Amino acid sequence: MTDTDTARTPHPPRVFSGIQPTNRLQLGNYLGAVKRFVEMQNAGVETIYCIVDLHAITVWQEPEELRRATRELAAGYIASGLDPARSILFNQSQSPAHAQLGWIFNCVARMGWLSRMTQFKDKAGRNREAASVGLFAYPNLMAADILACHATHVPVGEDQKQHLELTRDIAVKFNTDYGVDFFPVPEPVIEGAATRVMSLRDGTRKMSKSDPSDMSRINLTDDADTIARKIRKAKTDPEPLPSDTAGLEGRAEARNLVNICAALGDRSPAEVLAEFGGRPFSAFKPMLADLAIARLSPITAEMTRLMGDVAEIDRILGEGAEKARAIAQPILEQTYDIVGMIRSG
Ligand code: AQP
Repeated sequence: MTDTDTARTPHPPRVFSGIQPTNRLQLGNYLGAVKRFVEMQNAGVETIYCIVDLHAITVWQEPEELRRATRELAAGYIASGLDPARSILFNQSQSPAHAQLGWIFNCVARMGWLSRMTQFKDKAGRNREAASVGLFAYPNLMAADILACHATHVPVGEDQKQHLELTRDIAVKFNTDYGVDFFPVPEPVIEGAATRVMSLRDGTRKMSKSDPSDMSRINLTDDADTIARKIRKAKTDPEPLPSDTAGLEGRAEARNLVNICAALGDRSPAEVLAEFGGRPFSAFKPMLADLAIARLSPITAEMTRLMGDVAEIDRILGEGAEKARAIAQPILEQTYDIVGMIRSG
């Protein structure tokens, strides 16, 4: 976050982001999002992190599995370093103003804007007729999550950039249509070596929780042997590693492993290549596996411990929801006033 960013908006800096409780947290979610969430919390900014359960049901979720994944994601947040005393942690459905503001934004965003969203095209696939209306309108609810908190900064992976641009368009259109300066125009925070972690099986596809191949990703719940096996079997090419980042051009799988290594080790891809340039993958992969295990195993162990006390997780989420409602409800009420709704209560 730069001084210029905050100077552009009259709103005090406030960070918001969220993750869907679908399947299990994977390394891309961790490096592209959660690790940044923790850094921003530790930088002392006001931080609000959501488990976006309403987003999750835009595609079918078994109710019991949704509950499990929601608690596991809360455990993943906390095990990764988010502190419920310093960050607001809650699940989206428990702050109803988000969905209510989402409806207002359904009436602000244009069909043409949503039709251009590449994530909808990817997730709906060829059979768009069968996709839920929620999947199509997903970016409007995401805009509502962010703007219901008057968030100014949103840490996300590269894949969410287009949705963030849409959020900005919605904020600007709302402010312009109603002649107000009410919603901040939030800045995406997409930084670091791992803003787009790719599949371990195909360096041109994003690592994803819902990829049918478990070998394509590292889950935060994977044990050390599984992590080592997945890295050992990760797709590579026969060439040794190049000595600088220019040499990664056209080598998607090599670039991906170098970026993962850099992000896990808190250094730059250039520094990784300065050490490993000219070495074969047979030398690089065992080091990467050891690094991944060292960084992820404590998180996995803490997640397991936290999942042993579901009542405590629910208590933390309940407290977070109360704080989230206290922020979003007044913003929704002011929005209703601006739009012209009569308040009867
Ligand atoms: N591969 C990735 N590299 C970097 N960042 C990533 N993110 C997701 N995958 C990567 C970031 O994680 C945050 C939460 O994502 P989400 O769960 O809301 O949805 P998603 O982007 O669709 O993530 P997945 O893992 O691909 O989930 P499924 O398979 O359920 O759709 C976002 O900030 C995202 O950028």
